[in-house]
Parts: sequence; structure tokens; C-alpha cells
Amino acid sequence: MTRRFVLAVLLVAAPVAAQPQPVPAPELPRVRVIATGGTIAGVQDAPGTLGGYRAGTRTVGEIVQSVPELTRFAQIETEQFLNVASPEITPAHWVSLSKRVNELLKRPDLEGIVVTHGTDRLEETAFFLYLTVKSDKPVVVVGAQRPATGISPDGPINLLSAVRTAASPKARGMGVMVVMDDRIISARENRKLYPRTGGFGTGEMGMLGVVAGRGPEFFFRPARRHGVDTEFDITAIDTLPTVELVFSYPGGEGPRLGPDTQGVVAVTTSGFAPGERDAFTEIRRRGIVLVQAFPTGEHVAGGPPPGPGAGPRDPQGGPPAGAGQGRPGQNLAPTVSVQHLLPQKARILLMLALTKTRDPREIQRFFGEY
Ligand code: DAS
Repeated sequence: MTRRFVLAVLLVAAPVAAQPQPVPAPELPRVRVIATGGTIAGVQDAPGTLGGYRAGTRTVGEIVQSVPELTRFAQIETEQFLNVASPEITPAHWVSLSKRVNELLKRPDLEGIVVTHGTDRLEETAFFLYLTVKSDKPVVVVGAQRPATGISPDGPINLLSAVRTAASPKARGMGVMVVMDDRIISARENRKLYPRTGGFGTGEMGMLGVVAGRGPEFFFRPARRHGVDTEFDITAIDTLPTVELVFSYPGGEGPRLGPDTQGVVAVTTSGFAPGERDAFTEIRRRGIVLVQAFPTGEHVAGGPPPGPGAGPRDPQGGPPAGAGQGRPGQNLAPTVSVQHLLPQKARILLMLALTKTRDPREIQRFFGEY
């Protein structure tokens, strides 16, 4: 009896063994999470419903605390850069964010940076960082399609995948990346295809890898200039040149430009409507750099061959006739053609190109190499 009683007492008294906590690696890589707002920081008046939310509400501390698993992969630092819905983000924000990232990555103890961001303008901010962050260290931009307080929010798993990627030596030299839905996508090719989970993808190319259970796995590398190889230096820049982004469309009459415009990205499958041609010719006559981009970001047909010093194929240069070529004998600057880049990203590349030159031929080189 006694032995059975003692055994019973021991069983009742012994606490349930606590689950073994993950043993932190001796020196986890340091990753800084810089927050700018967005749905990943979104809060609803009625949490746990399908109701609306306010983007850019949760702080970076609250976002990070909501994913304790992060501490298994990195020592996390946090910084609240902004807390807005991404349509509020301006080119001036791009410049100051890139300067901040460049400054931080000089720290030898910092392995990588994650930028949390609204999805609506995520691809623009990520591409600007891709062209201006002069470091091989991983920089990962991440967002969410469902608010933090929603049903099955995607922010926590996206943030975990982004931190795992930013903490990984395999991510060095891959340029700025976007991690969404466990996809690792080059910031050059990334685009928001639709506003639901799974909605971030690429055109015909640009997937670099995936974040599997074992962590980030890479299968491709970027082929265009970026990062440490970039020629664009923003240290002495606070504002970027004005570049308009305009669609060509049937019945169009061409853009009406402000006095500060230095560049125009014209979006067309090819050529311009009759009522637009004089306006685009006038743009070139005024020495405003005209870039022609395909609506879906594919190649513009007929553009000059890529590569350094590749002058235009013909004295007028640029895409085929009808593209605002002007009348024979008019000494017009060539139109610059885009190679596989979304129009909104062509605008960013042109803004940076104009900080270095207004020569369309040199700008065509930038579009052939970045
Ligand atoms: N569309 C929201 C988001 O997905 C808001 C935003 O872009 O900031 O982040």
C-alpha cells in the first residue's frame, strides 16, 4: 500500500515537464526590422472579422512581438521609420530610407535588414533600394495582404520568412529581394499581381528561390547591375528629378507637363495615337528625355541593342516609326527603350539616371545594364 501511495503522490506532485524551448544558437545573426506601415501593421475595429482596418497602425515592436519564432533565427533589432499606408510614400521617403539602410549596413555586426511595407507601393520602394543600396548584405522587403488582427493573417509568416532570408549567408549578393508567401523574388521583377495572399509574383523571370521548411533556398541569381555594382549615388541627393509616367491611348493628345519635368516614361505597346505624336515630338525637341515602356513590363520592340555605348540603331534612335519620331530633318534626341521592366520601375530608373546625365544615349546604356 505504502509503495503504491508514494508512487501516486510522486505522479501527482511531479509537474508536467515543460516543452523543451528551442536552444538559441550561440551567436545568432543580427537582423534589423525597419517598419514603414502597411497592412502588415493593420488593425481592425473588430479584430478577427472580415471587417475593414487601418493600415500603418501597429508599431514595429508589436509586429515583431507577435512572432516569437523570430528569435530562433536572428537577434532582432527594430526601427520605426514611418507608419503609413504605402500610397503615402514619396520619392523623398525612398531617398531617406535608402540612406538609412546604407548607413546601417556599414555596421559589421548587422547581417541583414528587413523592411516591412504596404503592398500597394512595395515594388517601387524595393526597386529604388535595389538600385541604390551599395551593399552585398541581404535587404528584404515584406508586406501582408491581410491585416495583423484579421483571420489567418499572412503578415507573421511573411515576416518570419523575410527574417530567415535576411539572416542567411546564402542571400548575400542577391540584390534587394521581396519575400511574400514564401517566394523570394528579385526587387527588379517583383510585382503585385492581385490584392490577395499569393498575389506577389514576377513577369517571365525574377523568382530567385523559396523559403522552405529548412529556410531560404536559392535557384537563380540576378543578372543585371545592382547593389555594390550600382553607379547611382544618392548620398548628396535629397530630391529626385521630376519624371512623368503617361499612358498612350486611342484619342490621346499627349501629356501636359509641368515646368520641372526632366523625363517622361510613355507607356505603349508600340507607337502613339495621331493626336499624341506632336506632343511627344515637342517633348524630345525640348530636350526632355523620353522613355518608351511596354504596359506589362516586357521588352519594347525595335529599341537599340543593349549594352554600354550602344547608340541608337538609326539617327532618330529608339522604337519604330510612329513613336513620336517627328518629321525628317528634325534633330530630335532619340527615344530610350526599356528592356523588361515595369513602367513604374522604368520611371524610377530614369529618375536616378537623370541625376547623372540628360544624354538619352547614356541613359539607354543604363536601361541596357540595370
Ligand atoms: N494595401 C495595403 C497593404 O496591403 C495598404 C498599403 O499598401 O499600405 O499594405
